[in-house]
Amino acid sequence: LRAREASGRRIGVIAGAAARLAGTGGRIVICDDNERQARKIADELSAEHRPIIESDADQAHLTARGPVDLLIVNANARRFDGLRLAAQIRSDEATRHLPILAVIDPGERPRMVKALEIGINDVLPRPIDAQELSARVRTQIKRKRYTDFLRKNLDHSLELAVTDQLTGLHNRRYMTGQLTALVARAARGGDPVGVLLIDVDHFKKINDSFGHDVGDEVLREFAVRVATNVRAVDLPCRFGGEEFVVVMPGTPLAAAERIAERIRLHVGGSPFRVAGGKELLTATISIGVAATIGEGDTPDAVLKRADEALYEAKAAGRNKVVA
Ligand code: GH3
Ligand code: MG
Ligand code: MG
Ligand code: MG
Repeated sequence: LRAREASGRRIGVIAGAAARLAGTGGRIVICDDNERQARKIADELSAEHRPIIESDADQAHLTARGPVDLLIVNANARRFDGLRLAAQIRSDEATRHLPILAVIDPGERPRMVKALEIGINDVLPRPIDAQELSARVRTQIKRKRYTDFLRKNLDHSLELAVTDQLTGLHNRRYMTGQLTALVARAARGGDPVGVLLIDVDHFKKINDSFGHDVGDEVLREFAVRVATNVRAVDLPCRFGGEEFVVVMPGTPLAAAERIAERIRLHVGGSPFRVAGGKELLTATISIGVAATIGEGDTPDAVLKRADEALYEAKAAGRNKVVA
């Protein structure tokens, strides 16, 4: 008998390792104030999963905020309200997506309905059947893995939609949306908005002399220099090619001009180390500065004034700020 037990456990261990590799094994919090019952569920699951027993609802909630894949809660616990815990888990941003399996005493159909209304994913009636437990747990964990994957992809695509891939700055689309909202507020008497339009001087020459990849490196390093010279509330964006826009909330023209001058000096003041540190090259920029002028202003009009100022800066010999 002992030999059979031992080999059964061994198979359990191997199955557990395989499940972990396949990604169906999970970390499970079992919340039950009945130690014996909790232990029994944990034992059933431990070959494939990593169960953690919590006898207290508040403690279970805290643990569930960590890397946990499933909560199994006794809906008929004596010392806490299991359905209340489930409701708390659902309304907490940190645990909102955690699957919950409620274990329910026989003859508790009304409670089962309430459990499902609260957002419990599945119910398991007592007496617990080992195979049913295992199957329901596995289903919940697989589903969680999949929704986690979708959510991560969604976050990633949302980020892609607003980020410039070369520099990591905001992209033009994002900038336009933000600028539209800020200019509308300024036009209704809100805070002024400063806008810098920055263009790298003779960038074609950099590409022609050092190659397109080095040109890209310069743009990346340039983006870092701009981003580290503005406040956290400012929005540095790649407008396209080697043109950049910085949108600065609460910044009138004179202040915007000072910031532009600081950026110009910071970019042109020290050479860019490129091509794996082998080359040093100097790049300068020209900046057109504009700010909102109150009533009737539009984002296009502000950008147009910045563009006209930039044109003047170029015409005046480049490496200049014009407001
Ligand atoms: P200036 O602005 O001082 O008038 O001269 P410029 O040489 O910078 O003028 P222009 O705007 O005509 O040229 C910009 C060049 O930037 C042309 C284009 O090939 C290059 N460029 C645009 N986008 C990128 C990019 O993502 N990477 C690299 N390496 N080059 C780019
Ligand atoms: Mg250009
Ligand atoms: Mg140009
Ligand atoms: Mg240029």
